[in-house]
Amino acid sequence: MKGNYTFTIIKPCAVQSGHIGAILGDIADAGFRVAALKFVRLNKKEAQEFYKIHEERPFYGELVDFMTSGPIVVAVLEKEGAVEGFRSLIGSTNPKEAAPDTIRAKYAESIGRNAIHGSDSDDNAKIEASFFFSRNEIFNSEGGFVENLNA
Ligand code: DAT
Ligand code: MG
Repeated sequence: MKGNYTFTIIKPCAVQSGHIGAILGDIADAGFRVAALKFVRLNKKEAQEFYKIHEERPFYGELVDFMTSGPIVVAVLEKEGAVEGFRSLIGSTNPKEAAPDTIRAKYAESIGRNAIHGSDSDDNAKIEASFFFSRNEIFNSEGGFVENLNA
């Protein structure tokens, strides 16, 4: 069964360009509920750990430098079929290939500085949300704690 939660990051470029409000507005307009939210800055070790899966890719160093270059907004979002729906909302990794009206088409500067992250599976949504949020920082629609994300 598909889970109802995904994890997102508004990346340093989009924060720096003043797009936090517009992007959160697009996310809300697409029917996602914010279950957790914070404004943070990653250090190098944290960024290396978060993107460990890309360790062998040629852009890994550039990616870590970029993701530590300024503050980011991290959030857990709820909607039916959240992971897939959110990947559609953000568009392709390369903004030149992203469909019109997607968040990356609107706010990304380049494939590296592409404005926003979205989890690619229910398992990764859970792992990534847990990287930034503790159990008492993720809320269900009644305001209670989410006990088991995407269980
Ligand atoms: P996505 O973020 O769409 O899931 P990904 O997981 O393949 O894409 O890559 C993670 C991030 O790494 C991506 O959002 C931006 C950066 N990246 C990917 N491919 C790149 C490339 N060819 N050059 C520079 N940065 C790249
Ligand atoms: Mg990815």
